[in-house]
Amino acid sequence: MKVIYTDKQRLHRVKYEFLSGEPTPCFEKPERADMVLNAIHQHGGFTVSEPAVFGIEPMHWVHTPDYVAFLQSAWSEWEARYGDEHDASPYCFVSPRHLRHRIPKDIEGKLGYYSFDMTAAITKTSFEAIHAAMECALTGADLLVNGEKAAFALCRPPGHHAAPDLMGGYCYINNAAIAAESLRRQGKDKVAILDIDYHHGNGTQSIFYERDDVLFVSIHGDPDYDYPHYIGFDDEIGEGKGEGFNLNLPLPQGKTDWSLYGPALATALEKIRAFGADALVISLGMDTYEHDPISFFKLNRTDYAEIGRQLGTLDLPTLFVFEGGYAVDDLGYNTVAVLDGFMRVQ
Ligand code: OKP
Ligand code: ZN
Repeated sequence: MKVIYTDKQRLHRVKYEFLSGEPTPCFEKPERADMVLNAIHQHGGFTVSEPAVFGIEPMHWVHTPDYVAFLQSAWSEWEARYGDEHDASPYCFVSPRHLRHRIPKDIEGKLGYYSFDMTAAITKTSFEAIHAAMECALTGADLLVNGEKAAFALCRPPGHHAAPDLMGGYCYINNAAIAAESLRRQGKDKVAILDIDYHHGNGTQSIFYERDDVLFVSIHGDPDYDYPHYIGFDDEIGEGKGEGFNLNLPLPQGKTDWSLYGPALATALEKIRAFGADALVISLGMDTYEHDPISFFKLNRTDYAEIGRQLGTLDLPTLFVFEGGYAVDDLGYNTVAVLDGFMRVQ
């Protein structure tokens, strides 16, 4: 299987996030991708290459122009105000209740306007990494269009929480959504996105919520008890002509092992089969792992091989796009277990 990776992912390194009320070193860090790349090299059945060059235009396929412009200028506006000692981070948010939704002129106002949490800080070189992650996903989509059966875009930072004009959950630009849109524009009439990150892919859901040409299916921790808290419930089925093309399969924290996960995956795959997808994008989050430090499912490496095998039985051109996963020591081997399971049925 071809893997698309670039060292530009290192250009995005955020110092802190706020967990349980205190600054904590950020779980989403460059070493995550290092570990995956390591395991990929050890396996031997992959070819790793650099992404092709794309401009920023594809960002506009799924994000608003003002949001993309904000991402590009946020650091320089922040640095002009505060210097370069701290990462640019919001402290103030536009609640959907009682506050006005106007775009502020000031950088602190803008950071909050375009964020839904405090986990997506911006550094001097973040935008380059964000742009390169999108290029990895687009290069993967092009491989499928050119006849490759599968590819793995080793993207970092991740993307599935990024909505048309919102960053959050370590995500800025929605790599998987842009890859799906690229597949649509290049002749794949129906594209399914299956998000198996532990956290609901709220950004991807929002982007395609009113569309019937891109099916979004997500298996994740019940938002009543877990991030992103305010979206990802099973009564969110899509709107307008998108009605019926969004499927959320929330599962309980703590006790979700294969006995609960397996049936949810079967339901997801059945939905994708019934849709009649021409291509499949997997938002491959590996934080469903039993030892993940910030998540609460109980999957193990054997389960990951089985997930890969079952995805392979769909027999579709498949692009894997890397999302979350924070148990750094095992992250690479778990990721490779999914991809290896998939390759065995090809
Ligand atoms: C990004 B991805 C739990 C805090 C969760 C944010 C998690 C972002 C996950 N107490 N913080 O989907 O893996
Ligand atoms: Zn996650």
